[in-house]
This record gives sequence, structure tokens and C-alpha cells, in this order.
Amino acid sequence: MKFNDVIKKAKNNQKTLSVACADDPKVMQACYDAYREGISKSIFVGNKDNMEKIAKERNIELDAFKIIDEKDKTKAVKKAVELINKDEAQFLMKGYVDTSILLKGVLNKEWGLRTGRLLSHIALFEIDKYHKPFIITDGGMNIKPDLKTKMDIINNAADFYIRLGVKEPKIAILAAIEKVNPDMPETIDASLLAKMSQRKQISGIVDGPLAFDLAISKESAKHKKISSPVAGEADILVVPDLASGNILAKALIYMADSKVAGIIVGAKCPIVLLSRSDNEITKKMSIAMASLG
Ligand code: COD
Repeated sequence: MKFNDVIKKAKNNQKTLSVACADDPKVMQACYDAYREGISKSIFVGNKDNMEKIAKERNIELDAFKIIDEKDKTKAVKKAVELINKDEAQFLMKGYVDTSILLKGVLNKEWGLRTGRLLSHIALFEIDKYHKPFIITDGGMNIKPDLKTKMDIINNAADFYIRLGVKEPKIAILAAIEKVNPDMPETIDASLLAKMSQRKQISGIVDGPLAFDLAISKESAKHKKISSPVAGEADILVVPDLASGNILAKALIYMADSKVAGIIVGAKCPIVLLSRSDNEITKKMSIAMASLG
């Protein structure tokens, strides 16, 4: 599904966003833009005085939003999470608050948004040089995933794609090479995940280890004489760890002008975590993507 299709679909389902510590100019602007484009409505929880100042500076119509005044950040996170639990909002967004405070709230055993599943980050990319959008996971949440965590990361990303209408997403487990090398542990995990996929223990069609070029280029696979149902057709790229995923994602964004949107999945609802450097397309798309999750 192309980025424009994601936006169109989001406009049809019009869900409500709960924003924790919403008094942040870029976050308020993104929510206002999403509201004006009919992508989503928002409830702002946070410091109302700050919101009023920001709204004035940016010509944001505050009447478009329900506001819950809460100056304490930890309490604001709790109230924003409560809105999800009461189904007054269907997805969550981080505002002007440390990621760790937000995630601790989400993971709170008594009032958080745990489901028993792993939480993981998925980033959706659209780039001229590849014939379809694709996901990179997990370059944002799980630092050094073990085999079991990688299974959950795959299932989370595949479930998201299946919800978007891709019946059997093709999933490449990335490594530096396509052979199993006992000195490269990520190639061992990759081969086990491919075997689990053959036995239908995980979602999607999984193959690995695959070097990046094989995952996205049929010519490369042909050249290296690798026959794989995933090579050149990957919908989801699973990286060995957070650092490699983060570096790959940023290289695509900064050096190849890729469009990107990112969310956390696996909780009771999708979570939008924008970073300061995200551009307008990323912000709008991340909200649209989360509203479909
Ligand atoms: N999914 C579900 N539950 C989890 C997860 C997860 N991914 N991570 C932790 N939990 C649960 C644990 O089971 C436990 O019950 C509780 O949360 C606390 O677990 P800890 O102590 O292991 O977790 P923390 O608080 O030390 O760390 C969780 C973070 C998500 C904060 C941590 O993994 C982290 O810092 N990730 C990297 C985030 C980051 O820096 N991203 C930047 C890239 S843009």
C-alpha cells in the first residue's frame, strides 16, 4: 500500500488520537494538519497554558481539540493512557515528554497498555528505487533482540501488513551475507527463522540470511545464484539489532530521500513517537499509519 493509499484509508476510518504532553509546537501542528486533512481527531493532555501560547503563535484553532489540562508529565501520560483504556481515543502519541517516561507508562502493569505481546518499532518506507513500500524493523525499540524476540518482531510487522491487506508479506532477515557463518550469530538466527517459517511457526514468508542487496534486488539474487521467494520482493526487512536498523533507516532518509513513517506496535493501540528532525510528510504519515494499526 502506497503512502497516499494509507492516508486515504485513514481518512475513511477517522480515529481519535490521545496525545500525552501535547504542548509541543511540532506535535500540535502535526495533529492540526491531520485534523484539517480529515485523517484523525485529537485529544490533547498536557499544559493548557503552553498549548494556548503555541496555538496563538502558529494560528492553530484550539477549539478543534478536546483539552485535558495536566501540567505534571507523568500524570499527563497516565491520563492519556486512560483515554485509550476507556476507548475515548484509539491510538496514542508522544508529545513533549521523554520517551522513557511515556514507555514506562505504556508498560505499567496496573494501568498501562500491555497485551502480553512484545512492543516493537516498525518504520514504513517509500522510495523511488524500489517498486513497493517496505518496513524496516526493529530500529527503534528492542536493542539486541534474541531469537524469541525476533519471532515477535516478525509477527508484529507481519500482522500490521496483513491488516493493510498484504496477505502473505515477504520477510527478509538481513545479515551481511547469505550463507550461515557460525562466527556471525545473526546468520544462525536468520536460518532458524527461515526454518520456522517453513514450518508455519511464524507469520509471512520468511527467508534469511539475506544480504541487503539480495532482499531488494532480483538481479543480485540471480547473479549470486540464490533462489528465494523473498529475494527482490521483500515487504519487511528484519535487521539484526537496533543499531543496524537505525543506521540503515537514517541512511535511506538522508542519503536517498526516502519517505518514512514510524510507529510502535504490540501494545493495546499503536503509538506515534515522532523525533524533532521528522519532516511534515513523516509526521502526517506516522499519524495515518498508526490510525490503521
Ligand atoms: N515489549 C514488551 N514489554 C517490554 C518491552 C518490550 N519491547 N521492553 C520491556 N518490557 C517490559 C519488561 O518485560 C518488564 O516487565 C518492563 O517492561 C521493564 O523492562 P526493562 O527493565 O527491560 O525495560 P527498560 O525500562 O529498561 O527498557 C525498555 C526500553 C524500551 C526503554 C528500552 O528497551 C530502550 O531504551 N529501548 C531503546 C529505545 C531507544 O533508545 N530508541 C531510540 C532509537 S530512535
